[in-house]
Amino acid sequence: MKTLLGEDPRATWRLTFGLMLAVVVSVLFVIAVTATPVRAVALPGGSLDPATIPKYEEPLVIPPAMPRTQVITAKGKQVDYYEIAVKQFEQYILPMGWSQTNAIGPTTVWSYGSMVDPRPVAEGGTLNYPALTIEAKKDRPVRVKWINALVDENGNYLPHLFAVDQTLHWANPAGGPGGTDTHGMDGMPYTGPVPIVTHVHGAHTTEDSDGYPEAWYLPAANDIPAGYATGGSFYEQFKQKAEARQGQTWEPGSAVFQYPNDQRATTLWYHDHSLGMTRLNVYAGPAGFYLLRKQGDRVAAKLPKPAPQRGDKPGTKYREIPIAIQDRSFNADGSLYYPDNRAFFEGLNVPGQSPQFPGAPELRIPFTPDEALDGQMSDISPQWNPEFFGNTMVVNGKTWPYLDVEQRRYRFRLLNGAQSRFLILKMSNGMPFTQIGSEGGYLPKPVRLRELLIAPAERADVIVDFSKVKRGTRIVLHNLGPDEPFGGGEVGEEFEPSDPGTTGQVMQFRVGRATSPDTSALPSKLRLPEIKRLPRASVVRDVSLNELDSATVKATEDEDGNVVLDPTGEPGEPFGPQEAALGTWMEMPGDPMGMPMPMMWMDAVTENPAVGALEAWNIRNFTMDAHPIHIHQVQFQVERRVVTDPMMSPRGMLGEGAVIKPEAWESGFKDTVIVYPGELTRVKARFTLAGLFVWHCHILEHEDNEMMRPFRVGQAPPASPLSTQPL
Ligand SMILES: [Cu+2]
Repeated sequence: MKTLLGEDPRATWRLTFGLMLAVVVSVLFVIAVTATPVRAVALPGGSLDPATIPKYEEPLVIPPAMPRTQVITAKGKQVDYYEIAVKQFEQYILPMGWSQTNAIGPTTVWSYGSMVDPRPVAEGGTLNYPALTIEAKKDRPVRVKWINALVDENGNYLPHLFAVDQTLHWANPAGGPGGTDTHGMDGMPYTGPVPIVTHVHGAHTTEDSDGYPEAWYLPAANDIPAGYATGGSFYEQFKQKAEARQGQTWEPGSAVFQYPNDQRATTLWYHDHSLGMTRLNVYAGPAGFYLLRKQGDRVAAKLPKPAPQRGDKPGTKYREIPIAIQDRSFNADGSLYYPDNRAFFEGLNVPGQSPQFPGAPELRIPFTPDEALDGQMSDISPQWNPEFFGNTMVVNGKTWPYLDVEQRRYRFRLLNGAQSRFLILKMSNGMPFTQIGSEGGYLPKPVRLRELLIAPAERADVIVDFSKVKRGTRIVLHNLGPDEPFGGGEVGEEFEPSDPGTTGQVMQFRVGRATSPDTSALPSKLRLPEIKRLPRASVVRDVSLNELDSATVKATEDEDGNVVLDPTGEPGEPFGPQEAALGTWMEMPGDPMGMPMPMMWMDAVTENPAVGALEAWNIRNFTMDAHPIHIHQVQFQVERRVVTDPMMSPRGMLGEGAVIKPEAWESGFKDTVIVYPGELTRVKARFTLAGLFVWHCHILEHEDNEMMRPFRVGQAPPASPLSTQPL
């Protein structure tokens, strides 16, 4: 925690967060006295206590390669064509044997499966959480018909698994044609058909194939309610554009996206991106790896392999393994838990409902659309939580799995697929990782690390050498990242590590004898391709990261500790955070901090690079937390960080204006970068594709509530819904 706590406008947030921890500690203390003597202080979540889930009972699932539907020829080029559907199904995420012994069912999840065989993997099909890996080759396009198949066996729509907050600026199908992608005015969760749109994270592709958040579509269900829009504001426009170019019709409930793969070979991933509900759609499961490989890659030839490929024989031993790390919470019946009320985040109870924190006071403030101060409507959303931290670790769709490894080298493609959680990974025996790649492919040099910091959506391509580890050794992959928002700094100094009994552990490696010689190169001896620094940018933009408190809800505590609306507005504190926001920034004479200008999703486009422009963006953080910032379309270079506010920066001791070089593992290309509080992070990229894209925070809860902005490359076409807006 920062020392500035009391001076920050977010003090109410922090104080209530502190209260939440205090409540949790006291609750667990009571249990500790009456039950087991020593137990972990796990995060609050659903009714399933994470400390009761046995660890390292089941092997890591290595997602096979996604089957192609066919190879087609388009414009004289061979194209790998896939038909992939998002479906609802059941899968054992918790250990299966333990679940069955304890009468805990499998977990209902969503994921992507190939239409070649859309049954779950457990039944011999291709539907799995996480999804099977799309194997792509450089310069060979991949085309995917992404199908929204969230329907039941009768073809009727399936509602969401979680409470969809309709008061955010979200997809809002009930708004009807022309009224979608707006704030809803219903304080109850949405129970209608679910919007879906898939984004391949880090892909260089055109606007119509990028998964623009307002280009979502509903399933082609039998019972879409009258008056609902079946697609978002941009669905029809992008459909026409893509159909004209690709010559393939977008059938109802689907979209056909094409990826040229004309970028460096790397680790990409795909997930949902629907406006204002990405956090919930992704939490339900749909995500998978998209690995782009270059033929004749001389480095890859020296790396541990193989990775799963189409047509592998059963029992193939893999030494290149993608590993997606996520956090989740569960209910006692095995279902996924995600909070359905704002009080959860505050560690408080909901008036009139059975307590979620026994003994804690209640959150008794008005929520949108109810009235707050002076007849104004409350601007606090009823279900949205500003962040979410699950209390179990789920790796490739299993809680705390193990992996049998031989005494040899392995290549792991690590992905932080969590909602809000920053990971700091460390092996229990202290052995190093050699990082060779990031989001945009190989680093210029291998980087040896004992701790691996990975923000949500970042990837790390690493080599781990088990060849000198004694047979029979069991190594735990620990997580030292905090169970709360990350602000940088050192573990044990600026923040406490996550709970060692639960979220402090990720998975286990069990080292056995090598069954064949290891022909991979020593990671320290790898020669990686040189990376030229990008030349001087033609445009430098200043943009800002902001957090906003309520404008209409001032809160105070009553004598029982309940958080209530202050009827007079004095001396209550603005309740917060209300939302997070990206924005622009203005230089202020005499004030080195300058002035951030928060902008909303609906505000006119302010970032408008010319086609082909090389731009530098100074991303300035005015919040207390670090945010992983992702810019679509591009892979950027991190140029530097600068301390702008020494009181907030984790490197404030260096003084205002101190310049910090990018970390060694940030010296390649990236699509997501950590922007620390009190600092400016400068990235540089070339924008080559005209059209409408987004940049956003990849804390999914932030992204869903205004921490995302559109940007446009080139001029708006006359038919664009945004074309009337000034730039
Ligand atoms: Cu954020």
